[in-house]
Amino acid sequence: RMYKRQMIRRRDIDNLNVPFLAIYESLIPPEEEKVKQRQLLALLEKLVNKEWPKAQLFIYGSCANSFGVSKSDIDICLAIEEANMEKSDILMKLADILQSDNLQNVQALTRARVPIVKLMDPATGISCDICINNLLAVVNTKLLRDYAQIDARLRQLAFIIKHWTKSRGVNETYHGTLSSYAYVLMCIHFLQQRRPAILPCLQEMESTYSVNVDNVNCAYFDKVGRLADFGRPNKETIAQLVWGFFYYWAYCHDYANSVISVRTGSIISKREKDWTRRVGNDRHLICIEDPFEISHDLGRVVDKRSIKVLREEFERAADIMQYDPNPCVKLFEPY
Ligand code: 3AT
Ligand code: MG
Repeated sequence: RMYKRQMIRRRDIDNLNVPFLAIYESLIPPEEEKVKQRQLLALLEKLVNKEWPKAQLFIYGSCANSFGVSKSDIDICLAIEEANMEKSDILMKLADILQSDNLQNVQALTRARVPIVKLMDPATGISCDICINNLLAVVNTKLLRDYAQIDARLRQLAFIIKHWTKSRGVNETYHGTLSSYAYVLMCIHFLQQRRPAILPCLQEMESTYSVNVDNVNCAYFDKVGRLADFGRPNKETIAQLVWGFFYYWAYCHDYANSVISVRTGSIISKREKDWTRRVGNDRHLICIEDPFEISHDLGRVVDKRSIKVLREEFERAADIMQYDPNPCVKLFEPY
């Protein structure tokens, strides 16, 4: 089902810049929210350090990667060296410690795919999930945040795409669609492959940051302040990029053979990764390589049914961008 459709330039496309930017602005979390998040983190640190003085808490995910919309839950990672304790016991203990303070609904979910403690802070109304030693997520959070510093269009595009995924119900990994993390990587890839490129490939540049986490070397160029002009030669506007993004995933990506790879800044082949057939539950119907855990396909949650849903949604969105008189409304209509 690889058919190309000609992208006919819509002459009024740039009329959509103002409404798209207004949507973006409306999603940015206000400063008070950030302050409250930091307060909650400080409270949790105090409680955790009473029991484990050397343990550290890191915020990861959307509250730290700069792709968080207003009212997001916070994702926190507890970094702890407790050689003699099972992860599930650490979680139970953590739940116990937090229970005793003024927090609500503290629950240890020890059997989830990523085991966590969930809680709600009544003082700030913020919910958070705390996982143990998931340091790769802390590092991939930094990578995303660093990419966001290079060109403002990444954050704008990703907010609009995330808003679209949530309105259309395609941001639910338990229903076979993709995570926010996967969509942000799709946006980064898309901007890396524009000509001229809007984003560089940080992992192919001289590394100025390098850590080893769970036997993975995570290294890349993180002096992104020096790349502030990188995207300048490309003059595409946000409306053109939103359109281009949907068009790319609707009509240009080769689902049968290609893997998108932010790590290399390009497309690699499924054959090269040995992602050509189903192994267990990994069907590889849309392939998105994790930048650090390169054996992980973030598209592995997608199944025969949901790939159809996803591709139809990309086509619907591309067609709306091309023909609809009022794309900024139609695009985000609830499904
Ligand atoms: P929301 O605003 O909460 O939708 P988010 O950026 O917090 O977006 P997720 O909730 O999808 O994104 O994931 C939280 C973080 O966990 C993002 C990323 O640092 C990490 N993460 C998520 N899925 C994976 C994965 N499959 N592999 C590695 N890291 C992941
Ligand atoms: Mg999150």
